[in-house]
Amino acid sequence: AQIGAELRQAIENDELRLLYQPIVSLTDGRLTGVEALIRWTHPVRGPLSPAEFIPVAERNGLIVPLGRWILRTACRQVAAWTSELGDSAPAVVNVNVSARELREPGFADDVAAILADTGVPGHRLAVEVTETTALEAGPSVENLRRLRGMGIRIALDDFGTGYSALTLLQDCPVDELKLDRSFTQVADDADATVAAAVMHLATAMRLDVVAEGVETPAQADRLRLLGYPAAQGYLFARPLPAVEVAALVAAAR
Ligand code: G
Ligand code: G
Ligand code: MN
Ligand code: NA
Repeated sequence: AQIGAELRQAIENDELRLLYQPIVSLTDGRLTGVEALIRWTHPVRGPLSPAEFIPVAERNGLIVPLGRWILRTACRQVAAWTSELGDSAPAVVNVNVSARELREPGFADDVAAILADTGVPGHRLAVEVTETTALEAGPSVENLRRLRGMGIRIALDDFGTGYSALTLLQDCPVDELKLDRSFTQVADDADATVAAAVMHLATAMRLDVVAEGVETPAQADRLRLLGYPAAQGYLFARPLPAVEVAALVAAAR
């Protein structure tokens, strides 16, 4: 309960910020996009992990205003990078969206308003949802369809760990699969069966695919051999403040 009340204050007191983890091409190392990841520095308790406070916010409903703040902040950042860096700015920002947010009937309207206010075109935003979230009938799938209608990309996060039937990929509006890091971080080629299967699936269904959690050059090599076009993980970059993303891009120009 405590953390819930404090989170309410945190938004007003400017204790939250977004970091951005680069997503890079496995062929030329260039930045193809970034994933926004929230951080909360509590004035007394210090840094708190989203793994602790996002579930609390989901339970008490605060994820709805918090999620709007996250989307607005990420879109403003895309606009700022674009003024600063032009065509070299990250092409897409991925934002994690909780099941609770996607279930709100007004979600797609709020996203449309954020895009309009910030002047960011829909194709520069991707929402990351889990398979389980995307599977929900009713307002969730309707919201996904409407987002897609605005040009926003839909990515299935932690792919391979959920309960998705393959029909999900047929029936749901999906653009991209994000291979869960448990399938990236395997010991050797023999363990890479799931990574290979997900790559085949993505190819057959004409979906984009990104491998998450790449920590070693051997993992990157294996994914490259399997045909993965892009990846993210500590090997390439940790989640970074926006200014560091800009510096990275400027240095690569
Ligand atoms: O950044 P980190 O790996 O500590 O994130 C831990 C968990 O919190 C992950 O499951 C991640 O998807 C989730 N998370 C991080 N940032 C956000 C966010 O902005 N919104 C939502 N809904 N979840 C987030
Ligand atoms: O659930 P989701 O995929 O959104 O979670 C992303 C989380 O993974 C973030 O908390 C981020 O900090 C973390 N992360 C990013 N890259 C790596 C990595 O290479 N290794 C590990 N262990 N975690 C990572
Ligand atoms: Mn994610
Ligand atoms: Na993930």
